[in-house]
Amino acid sequence: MLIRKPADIIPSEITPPEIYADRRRFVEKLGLGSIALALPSLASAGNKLAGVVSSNYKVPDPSTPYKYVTRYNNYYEFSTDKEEPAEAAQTLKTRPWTVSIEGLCAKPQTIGIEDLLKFAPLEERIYRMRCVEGWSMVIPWVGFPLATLLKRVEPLGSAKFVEFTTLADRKQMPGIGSRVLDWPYVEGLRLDEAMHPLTLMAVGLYGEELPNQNGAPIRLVVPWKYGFKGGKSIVRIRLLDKMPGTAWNKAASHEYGFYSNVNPEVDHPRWSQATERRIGEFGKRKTLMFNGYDEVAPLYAGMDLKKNF
Ligand SMILES: Nc1nc2c(c(=O)[nH]1)N[C@H]1C(S)=C(S)[C@@H](COP(=O)(O)O)O[C@H]1N2
Ligand SMILES: [Mo]
Repeated sequence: MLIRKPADIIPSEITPPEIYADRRRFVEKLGLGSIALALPSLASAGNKLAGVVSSNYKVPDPSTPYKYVTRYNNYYEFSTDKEEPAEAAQTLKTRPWTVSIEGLCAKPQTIGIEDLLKFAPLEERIYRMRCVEGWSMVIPWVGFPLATLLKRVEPLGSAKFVEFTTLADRKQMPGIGSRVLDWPYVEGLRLDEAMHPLTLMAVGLYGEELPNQNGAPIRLVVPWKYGFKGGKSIVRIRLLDKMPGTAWNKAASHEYGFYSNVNPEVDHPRWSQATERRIGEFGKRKTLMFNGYDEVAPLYAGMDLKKNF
C-alpha cells in the first residue's frame, strides 16, 4: 500500500479561487472562439445514438451549452487541468470495451459495450450536476438506470454496496503517472442508492455517444451527489457486503466522505458549499439540498448527514 504524507496529496489543487479564476479565463476564451478554432474536430465528435426515448427526469433549468459540457472536464487520468481532457482523451480507445459485473450476485457476467448500448431503452435525462469544487452544469445525458443492469446479475441478499472501477491504462492515460490519486479511480454506492431510479449508467450526452473526456464509453451519473461519485469509463462493477474504499476518500478522508451527497449545510473543510456557479452563467446560485432531488431523502432517514458526509 502506498502511504503518502498529507503534504504529498494534491486534492488541495481543487480550491475554488483557482477554479473561478480558471473558469473566467475559460469562458472568455470560449467567447472569443479560440478553442473552437484550435480544435475544430471536437465540435461534433460523437455518433448519434439511435432510439433514444424521452423521460420525465428533466429539470426545468436550461441545459449547459455543449461546448462547456465537453470542454470543461475533470478527468484526472488525462490531466488535472479542466480544458486539457477534451484534447488529451482523444487517445482513449473505447472499442473493444467490456464491463464485468461480479461479486455477490447469482449471475456474474461480462458485457460488451455493443450489448450495453442495446441493453435497455436509452433515455434522455436532463440532470443538474454539482461538482464538489463549487461549480455546476445541467447535462442532457443519455443512458439507462443502473438498477436494470444490477437486476440482470441478481444481487444476493448479502450484497449491501456496489463498487465501480474505472479504466487505468498507463499507455493511454498520461495522468496515471501522477500520484494525485491511488489509481484506478474507484467509487462506490450503497446498494439502495445504486438501485434508486435516478442512478444512471450514461452512454451519451446531447443525443450522441459520450465524448471521451466525459467518460466514454460508459460512466456512472448520480445527480444528487457531488460529481466525483460518477466514475468515468467504467470497466468493473462489484457487489460487496462491506463499504468499498474510494479513491477520493483514500486521498483525503476528512474532505471526501463515502456519501458525498450535495448538501449546502455541510461545508467542505476548506470552503463553503452553500452556493455554486453554474458554468456559462454569471453570479451565484444557492446550492439545493440533494441538488434539488428531494425524492432521495428517504434513503438517509435518521442519518446524521454531518457525520455521514
Ligand atoms: N475516472 C474518473 N472519473 C471521474 C473523474 C476523474 O477524474 N476520473 N472526475 C470526477 C469529477 S470530480 C467530476 S466533477 C465529474 C465530471 O464529469 P464531466 O467532465 O463529464 O462533467 O467526473 C467525475 N468522474
Ligand atoms: Mo468534481
